Amino acid sequence: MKEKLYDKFKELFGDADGAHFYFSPGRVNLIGEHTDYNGGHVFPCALTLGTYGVARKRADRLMHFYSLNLDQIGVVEASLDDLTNKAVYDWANYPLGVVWTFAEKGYSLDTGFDMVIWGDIPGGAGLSSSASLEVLTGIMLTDLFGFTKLSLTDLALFGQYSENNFNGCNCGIMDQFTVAMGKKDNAIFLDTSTLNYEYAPVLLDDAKIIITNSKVKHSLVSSAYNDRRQESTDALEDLQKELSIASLGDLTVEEFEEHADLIRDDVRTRRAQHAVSENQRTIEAVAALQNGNIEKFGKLMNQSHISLRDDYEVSCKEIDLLVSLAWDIPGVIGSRITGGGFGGCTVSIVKNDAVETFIETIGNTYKETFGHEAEFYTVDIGAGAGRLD
Ligand code: GAF
Repeated sequence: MKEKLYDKFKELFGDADGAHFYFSPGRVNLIGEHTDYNGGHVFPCALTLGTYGVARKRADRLMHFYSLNLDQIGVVEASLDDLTNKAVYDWANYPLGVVWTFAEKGYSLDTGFDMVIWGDIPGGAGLSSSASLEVLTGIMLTDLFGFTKLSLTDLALFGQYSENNFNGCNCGIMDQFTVAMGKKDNAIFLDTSTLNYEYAPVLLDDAKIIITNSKVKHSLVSSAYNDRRQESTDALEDLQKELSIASLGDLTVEEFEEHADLIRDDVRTRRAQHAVSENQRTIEAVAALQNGNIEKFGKLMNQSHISLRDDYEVSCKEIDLLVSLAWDIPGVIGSRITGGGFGGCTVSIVKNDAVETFIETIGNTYKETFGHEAEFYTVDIGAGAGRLD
């Protein structure tokens, strides 16, 4: 891939003298869903799938973006003198948003740059292809423009800021943080209220982590996501009238139950119920994994799905079928929706000797039911973003 990217770079921009090669992964979340903007814990890991880029500074104030995945769009050109989101920039609004964020945060670029990318994260699958591109851009700008003071956490926060304020999705910090901080064979146990984190090895001798892509993405995902965030915030504000808490993540399940009647309506109550219980499940799941109790980890994954399906209402019929089929297969330790929801992927832990049956049974029934194929990927947990040459 490196050679292909360099060849395209030379074809488009004459030569590649002074250009460098960067990588940024996608992510899958094992448990802790829709907790990151509620001050709770998450437990994601970086994938070996990701976004690769070759980039170099220019002498003028232009920026050129080219994606080998989207040949038909061609080179997108933008200027440092007009950092605004435009429909015509298409995918390049993601890197452009990061350039805009750097400027907002006091790291204006003195010249433009050229950038060619290619990625193997399935698009629209909830595996963080946008966070991957944002952090890739952050790493690249930091390196090319010598912003050595910026840490990986800063770059994750810049990516989130850009997504929230330039691209219109009010996401939390989980995706950008994982992509920036990922570590081979480890998941990240992150407290999103403090950004304190710890790596936890995920070395399953007799099981694999499998992502199943439903290949569906329902419309208005971003607005439905923003609605969930707003409903959680509304629930928090109802509780704050009597409780001194900064986020839903500050409550145990018992405390929540004691005070739930402060929340004004049923929808808000169920959203908060999910956020609080999912946070507790995540803490318990990581402890179970660390104690070698993978069966308990799996049960908590299953409960997470039920809560996301019934209380948070971010699942859909395609994903529910994938999960319920998985639950019925002997050797499946746990299975749940992963990521923002409304389509996308499930994540399952499957005993090695059940993997074949898992793929065959689920694949066939899914195709018979919905008329299109699901895709299956075995997860290799990879490292975070960085420069490769
Ligand atoms: C999306 C968001 F980008 C994350 O911040 C997180 O909220 C996730 O959905 C749900 O857990 O991936």
